[in-house]
Amino acid sequence: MRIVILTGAGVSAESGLGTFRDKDGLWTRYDLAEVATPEGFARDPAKVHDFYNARRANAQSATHNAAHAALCRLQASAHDVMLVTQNVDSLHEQAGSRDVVHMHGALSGALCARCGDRWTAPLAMSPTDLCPSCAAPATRPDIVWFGEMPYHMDAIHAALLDADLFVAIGTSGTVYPAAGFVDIADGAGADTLELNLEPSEARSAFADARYGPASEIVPAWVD
Ligand code: BV8
Repeated sequence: MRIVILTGAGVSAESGLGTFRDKDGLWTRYDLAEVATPEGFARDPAKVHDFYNARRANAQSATHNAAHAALCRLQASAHDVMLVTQNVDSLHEQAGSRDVVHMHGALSGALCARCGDRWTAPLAMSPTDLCPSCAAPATRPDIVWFGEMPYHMDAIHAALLDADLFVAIGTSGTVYPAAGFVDIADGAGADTLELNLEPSEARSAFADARYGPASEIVPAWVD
């Protein structure tokens, strides 16, 4: 069976990484326009680096949970699985998953806004860091901000059109284009399943759903 999995912040919540839109979520404490847009970065790069430096430190001390481990087992099964994540942490990789499609980038990456070179981010980035290729002081986290094009969209789109099953796990279904994947897969004839703590905004688009903490419902579904 060809399966496309889309994960969101809910899959890492039990690893201690905060979600975005839940009570006490990141976007209730930070202004998204200031820290997660190219315009915000242009206005105050130090503030944006501080935001991502803190999240990078948090993510580095986090441990994957039973949901990440179950998805790794699914990838190792006979099924053909594309694992797409909106998360910028590396907990799927820490659990052993390979070829994870990071559509919103990764905290572990640095990107030169001038020449496009990419390299491994240091734990703390700063506006004075120079690009190792072109020496421009234009380094930024390799994160897809609002208003920017998410990565790997052609490959994801092709997999959705070819999928037998699309499963969204721990995502609120509010950020596009990821929120529209269920409609693409459904339109192409795939079965669709939502695994989440509670019904998401996109619940009505899914044929089936199971609710509870990801560390319980994902292993129960996989095994
Ligand atoms: C684009 C940065 C096209 C990384 C992120 C109006 C105005 C402006 C823009 C738009 C607009 N309308 C549409 C848009 C486009 C915009 C968008 O969708 N905006 C929304 C908010 C309206 N999208 C974009 O800009 C995207 N780009 O469209 O490009 C384009 C075309 C032409 C030219 C240029 C571009 C770019 C989107 C990427 C944004 N980057 N963040 C970072 O700092 O991390 S998005 C951010 O939201 C995160 O990446 C996150 O992954 C993503 C999705 O959130 P979720 O993962 O779903 O997290 P959330 O907190 O919302 O939900 C958690 C869920 O888990 C909940 O349902 C909860 O119940 C559940 N849960 C909690 N605990 C558990 C659990 N489930 C299970 N177990 C648990 N224990």
